[in-house]
Amino acid sequence: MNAEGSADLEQLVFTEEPEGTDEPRVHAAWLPPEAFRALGARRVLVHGQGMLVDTVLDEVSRACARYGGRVWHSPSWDVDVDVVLALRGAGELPNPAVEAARAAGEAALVEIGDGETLGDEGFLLARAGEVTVVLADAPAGLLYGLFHVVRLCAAAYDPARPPERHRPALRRRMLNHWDNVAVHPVMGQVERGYAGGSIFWRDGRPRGDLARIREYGRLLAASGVNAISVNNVNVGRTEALLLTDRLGDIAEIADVLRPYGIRVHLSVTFAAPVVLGGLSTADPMDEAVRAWWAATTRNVYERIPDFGGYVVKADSEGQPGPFTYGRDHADGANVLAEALAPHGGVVHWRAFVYNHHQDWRDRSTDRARAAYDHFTPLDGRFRANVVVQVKFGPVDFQTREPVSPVLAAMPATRLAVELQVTQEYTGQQRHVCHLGPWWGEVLRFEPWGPGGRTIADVATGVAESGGGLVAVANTGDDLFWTGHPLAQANLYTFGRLAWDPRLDPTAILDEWISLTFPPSATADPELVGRTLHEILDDSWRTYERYTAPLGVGFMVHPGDHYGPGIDGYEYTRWGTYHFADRDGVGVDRSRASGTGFAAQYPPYWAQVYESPESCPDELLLFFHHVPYEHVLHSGSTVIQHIYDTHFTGVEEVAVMRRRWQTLNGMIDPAVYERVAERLDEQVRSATEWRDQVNAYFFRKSGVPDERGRTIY
Ligand code: GCW
Repeated sequence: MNAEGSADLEQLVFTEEPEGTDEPRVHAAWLPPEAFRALGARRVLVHGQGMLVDTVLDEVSRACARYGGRVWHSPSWDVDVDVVLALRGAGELPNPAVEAARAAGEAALVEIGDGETLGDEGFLLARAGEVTVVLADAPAGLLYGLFHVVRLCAAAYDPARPPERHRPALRRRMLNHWDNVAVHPVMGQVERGYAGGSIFWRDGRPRGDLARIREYGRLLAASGVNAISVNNVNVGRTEALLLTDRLGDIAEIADVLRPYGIRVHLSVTFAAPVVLGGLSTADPMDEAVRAWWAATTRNVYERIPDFGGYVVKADSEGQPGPFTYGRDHADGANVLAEALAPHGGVVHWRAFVYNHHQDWRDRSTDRARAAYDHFTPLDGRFRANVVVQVKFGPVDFQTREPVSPVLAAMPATRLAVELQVTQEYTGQQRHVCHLGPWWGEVLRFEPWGPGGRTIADVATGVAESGGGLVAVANTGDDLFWTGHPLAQANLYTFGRLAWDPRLDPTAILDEWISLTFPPSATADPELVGRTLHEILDDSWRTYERYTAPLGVGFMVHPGDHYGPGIDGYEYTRWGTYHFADRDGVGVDRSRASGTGFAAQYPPYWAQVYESPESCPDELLLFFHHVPYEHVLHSGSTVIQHIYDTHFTGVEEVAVMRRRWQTLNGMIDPAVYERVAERLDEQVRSATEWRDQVNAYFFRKSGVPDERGRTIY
């Protein structure tokens, strides 16, 4: 080994910590320095060239500087190593041990991978004698391989570890930020944002904290996310300009995120040809409109060669769209797709289209039906680079709703499943509500019936033809990124599920816990790990218990959507009702006597949902209006179920708080305090939910709680 030479090189590849800014240091989330200890204490060789290889080198160098390891970049002399991270195409090194490790990796790949390549983002991890080797075909694969090694911690160096090949199941793993550039008078800087301001924008301008954006990119890459849109789908005047005059602001963000393999997308307004181009129409069939989109898009790519594409909310909640010109959504999406196609970009066209000016007296209109009614007739008409982005449920990110039937009804269209990491309806990052188990249920759902393809399969598609997974981000300029420190788990879980929607959300939760609260940095790792797991794992079901019952949804306070508002939307234009009266509650969506929504499913589920007898309890009130005395499969009546779950839910939150208190003094005091404070609020809010929901149904039904508990 050439000690002197390597010392020089180490110097060369060490980078400084990001320059200090005036902002307070932010929480390290799932990449605390401690998570890099096992790697940073070793001798690591990185081999290959490229921007993302430099990122790998930078990560490894920082870890080694901290924990006493060493790092070499494609050295031209022999060195002893513990870890090799190499591009397969990078030339031979004058190092027999390293070459032997690479050869062992290649042999393992042939054995487990049928000789397949690793692709743009995949990697192989294998043990070769004393060496852990990561091979990738492309720099992004090496970066994901590095983060995998970090996640595995000591297990990455287990001599008995069999080789593993990893490739993302989904090509696009995307976060949508609903961040406004200019502060919106009602929605603020971030629409439905519960983590402070935006990390991208402040008061009409770019925020300018590029170090923070870089740090964000790093966290996202370590979870698996590779695409991000940086402005709200509700596009205001200022935001519209990002496509043209203010493109430089987007290019700057793209430059910062590129080294982490993240492509930037932009939400655009369908009216852009009018509001930006000065044309008299945005009609997608108009030649001048098509030419405008083509020229504007060409310009975007000149500035940002790896630009991802557009995200569009059209003809929805007041946003402009093709309906104005008597055109449909395929016409609308295709004109943008045509402009993006020569550059390899995609349009994410949202299916969240419904009438938000409904008359509550009109029982024939059903918001749940809307996306299916608008979009399924268009199946097969979208260009190949259109992804129709479908909210996971037919209504709106509720705590419980059935899976959207649109996802089973457009076989000739690329479909993306849209989740909401920001907790608009699930406690707004004031409540602990770990959404992994909920998303897991959605992704495992088999819309064609037991044994058939799943929603994960739809998002994946055949030969990568699926549209992927998208989620509305929950991050902001908050010290902990997500307001509630434990809400970081939702973001992490989303990224991991987007990498592989078949992963077990419980295992992902434990992965997040041990990265974020590294056992080696905790006095009682067993207690900390177990307690966090107990608090988070079932917290979505707890939240469900003390809020709207049995899938009926939308009993939230109007406008801000926080806290109970049982009749808050009952007589409004938004199409979200529960129809409670003195005899019963729920929405009849059967084919026989209701809105017919149940019939939008393939036969198996259409039949299951059609009757209250076969409908699963948790969705009963979504599909049926039933008497309070209706007996559930659980054996309880609907009214007693409401009382019981609401009392239980609050008790469970009290237990959560007690469990958290056992961690006092064991973990970072800032995290402890922030969570403790939010748990107090959760107990208060859950109690309010319980009492209002119970009082409401007691007063409507007149049926007392059979256990005689206090109902007001
Ligand atoms: O859930 C609703 C929100 C709106 C949001 C809309 C959407 C961006 O209340 O704030 O608007 O969904 O998904 O477009």
